Amino acid sequence: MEISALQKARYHYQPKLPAIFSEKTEEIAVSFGEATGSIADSEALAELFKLSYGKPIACFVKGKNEKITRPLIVGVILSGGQAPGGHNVIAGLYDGLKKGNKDSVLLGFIGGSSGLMEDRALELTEEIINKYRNTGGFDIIGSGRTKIESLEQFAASLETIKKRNLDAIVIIGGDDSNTNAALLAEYLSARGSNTRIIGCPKTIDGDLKNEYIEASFGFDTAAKTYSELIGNIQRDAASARKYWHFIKLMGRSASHITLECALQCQPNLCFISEEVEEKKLSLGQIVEQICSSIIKRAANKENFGVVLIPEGLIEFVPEMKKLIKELNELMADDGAEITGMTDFNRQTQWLDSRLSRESSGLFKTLPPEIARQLLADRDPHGNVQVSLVDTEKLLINMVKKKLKELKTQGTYSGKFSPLAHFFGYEGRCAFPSNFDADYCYSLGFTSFVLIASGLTSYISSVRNLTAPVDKWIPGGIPLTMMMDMERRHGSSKPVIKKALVDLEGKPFKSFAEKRETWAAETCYQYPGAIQYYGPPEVCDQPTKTLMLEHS
Ligand code: FBP
Repeated sequence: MEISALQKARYHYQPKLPAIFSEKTEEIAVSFGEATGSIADSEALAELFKLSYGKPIACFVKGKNEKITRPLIVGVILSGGQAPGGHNVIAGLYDGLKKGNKDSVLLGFIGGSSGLMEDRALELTEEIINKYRNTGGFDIIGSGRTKIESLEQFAASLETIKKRNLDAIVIIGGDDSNTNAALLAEYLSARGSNTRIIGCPKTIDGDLKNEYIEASFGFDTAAKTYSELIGNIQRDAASARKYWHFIKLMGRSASHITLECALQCQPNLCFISEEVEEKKLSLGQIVEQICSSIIKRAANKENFGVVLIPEGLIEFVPEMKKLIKELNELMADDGAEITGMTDFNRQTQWLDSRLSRESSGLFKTLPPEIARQLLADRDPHGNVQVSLVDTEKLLINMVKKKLKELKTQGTYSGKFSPLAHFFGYEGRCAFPSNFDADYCYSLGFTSFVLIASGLTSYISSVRNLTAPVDKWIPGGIPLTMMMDMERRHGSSKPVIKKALVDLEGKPFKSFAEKRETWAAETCYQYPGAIQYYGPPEVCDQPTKTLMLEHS
């Protein structure tokens, strides 16, 4: 099969590792800190995780670790949405296992957790791994969004674990998948199983992070891929001088991706959902902010611009949040009835008597195609799939109406030609940047050391990420340490806390300081494509978010 020149070259890229991993494997020992707590609800969590709550933080030091070289059978699962670097986590885990003992075996469960429950696995050999080193995507074994939730599902997982004689499983996923990893670890320990469970922090959304997890993998590559595209559009906008580009960016709830792209590209406008929620901005106020920039720029004869919109924005606008909540509830109870209606007017009438007066009024003012998208099938958690709602088109529609009004009043005389874009799937499977390639390989290798040292219910952690790779600090963080209890579907559940954009944090403040100037003037930056070969200041820089957070 023919492969591209870049893919061929990337097969030979040797990811860099933290210095401790250059020691002989049997000389990488684990050192433990103090017992840990949780971010909140410690009593309830200690009760739920009787055997795994309160474990100490683990770090690696030079010393004796005899058990690390035993042969192991390990399973690996990719869970949730794709994120660049997943293949390198698997490659790092594989290389670690083989370095520990050449007879160790790595099994990849096919299609996420279902692969474990249904015992669908593939032995990952050197030949297979070599075809995926430093490449994007999750196609080596596929991913899935099914979680291990019911008693039957836990029992089915245990059956596969016993049948395959697994020493450990590495679950590569986001906050929900890592919460699930902790529940599985506890379930196994309670049944006397010695199978270890280790999580790995994945998601382009960047919302699985805290003091100990500095970044989730994939965020770096995805945000840089979108920034390249935004920069190119900005150059086109500044050349043609005739279009306003409305760009929606992926990131289900948190706006980290949008904020990073704004820091990289300096667009005219960028909305951060967390700020919209805090300031309780209505759709009307957002539209006013956009119009104000359009008017200022038109006065400078600049009838062009770029607006960044986070995917989850509509769920943070108070009146839309209320409408979506009411719709989610109605769809959960009577979803089949409403989706079964083919006539949109009938659907609107049906909703009219069931929604609150405000929500029904708002629903009727939405452009029909947006209203229809809000009624589309829910995700497995019963939520509207925000990546399928054209928020960028909704805003264009509202801005057009507002400008028309302003024109009639004589307060605006410019030209407004909008174009809508959505960048999401374009970034999830890009070739991982050197940062993600190194980070993921290190996370995989770290998982091996944790497993081989007998640890369970930990997440693989690599810290000090703005320093050169040899100074990165690998180790393990107890999964329960990142948890609290939250209401989900009417009951209280343990969850790893999602990190939304911190409005007091340096990345947001740095953006907020400059945005007024960007709204009026053309201050575009053009980050260009991710570079894989060349000087480190071009190829190995982490995101601006990470650098500001560490500054
Ligand atoms: P994860 O949290 O599983 O990493 O997925 C995140 C994400 O890429 C979001 O940004 C997006 O809203 C969603 O997945 C899209 O899901 P799907 O792949 O099912 O369309």
